[in-house]
Amino acid sequence: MTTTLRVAIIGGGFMGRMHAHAWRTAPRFFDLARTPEVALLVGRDGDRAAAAAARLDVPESTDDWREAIARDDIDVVDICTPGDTHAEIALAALAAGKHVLCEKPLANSAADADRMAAAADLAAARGIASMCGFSYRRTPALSLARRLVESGRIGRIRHVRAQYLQDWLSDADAPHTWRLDRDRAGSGALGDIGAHSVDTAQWLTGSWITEVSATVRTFVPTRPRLDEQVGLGGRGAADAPREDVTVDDAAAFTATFADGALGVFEATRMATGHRNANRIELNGDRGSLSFDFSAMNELWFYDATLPAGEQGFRRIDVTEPEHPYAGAWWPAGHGLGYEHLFTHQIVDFVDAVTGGSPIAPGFAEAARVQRVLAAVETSAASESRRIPVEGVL
Ligand code: SOE
Repeated sequence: MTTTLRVAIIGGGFMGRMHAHAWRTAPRFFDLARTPEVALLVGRDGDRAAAAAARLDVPESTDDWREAIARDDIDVVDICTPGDTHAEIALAALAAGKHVLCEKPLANSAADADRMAAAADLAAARGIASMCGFSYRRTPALSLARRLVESGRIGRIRHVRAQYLQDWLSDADAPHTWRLDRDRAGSGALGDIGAHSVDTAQWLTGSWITEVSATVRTFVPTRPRLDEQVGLGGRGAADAPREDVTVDDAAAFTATFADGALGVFEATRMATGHRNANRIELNGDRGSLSFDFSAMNELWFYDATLPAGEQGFRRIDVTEPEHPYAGAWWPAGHGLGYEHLFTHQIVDFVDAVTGGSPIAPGFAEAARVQRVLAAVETSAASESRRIPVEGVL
């Protein structure tokens, strides 16, 4: 008999629904020390929150997140709102003794992220856990990659090559959303998806990024307003009023890691044809690893220690019971999808809450990602970083 862990989800959009599904699914496939129960769904619009709650089978809903903090019967506050509200909600929740799971990026500024990390540190001393939702860490293939790096199978890492490519903003008439508003989202492709690459790269290599040199670009400066938000992509009416895009459409940067590795990063939501290609490749002096979320059940491994004539990239199908997380699901070879990352995240979060494995990534680690994002923006804004090529125009 396990005790329950009562959860309030703040935000009823794409991520709120995904988390609701994950909280429900986790105990059905994994043994958890406490059984999660989503008790409350919070949304900015009360009617929509009620409709989402009914659909997701959550017994109660409200339009006021402070209710979740004030209630004694809520153990966990799960923040799935745009970044501008993360700090305020997380700080209030931690002060009230709630465990906190917060979507990425942790905040809209490094200063807010640092305040959240400091509060999380204090709360940890009282047994309160806080985690940032960098869900891709919970991809079995990337977890396996981390194991291989940790056990030295690719040796000393020299190159990190990370691209996160999406295309839902390729159409210049794709509608405006909160993700294109700096005040709400903090930054554009950089914080939304580049943050995943930065987290994955630092986690896989076990090394921090210490320096960056960056360029960012906004290709489409205004977009049609849609009154009803439709998820990612779509098309606004040609005659709809247009709103300013105040974030980057794409970001590219080089990075130096503390252990000397050289990183090249690219994040864009305008790479036509790439729906969700979250890719990373590591080259070490004993081998390489390569991953693309478009084929998320595969990891490519090159072992440079094999005899000449036997070398070559080989595909590992990460669907065997020996692989991270995979054994809890289907028979070998049957494969997993995007939603499973979120279920694994809940499994690890509950484990950390109940005193199992240490929380990862905690707010302090997520705040380091935020500092990289801030450095990228500072570098991109700095004219002195741009050296014109002589004699070409
Ligand atoms: C939109 O770009 C988005 O939903 C991101 O916000 C998520 O973090 C990513 O996993 C999928 O794409």
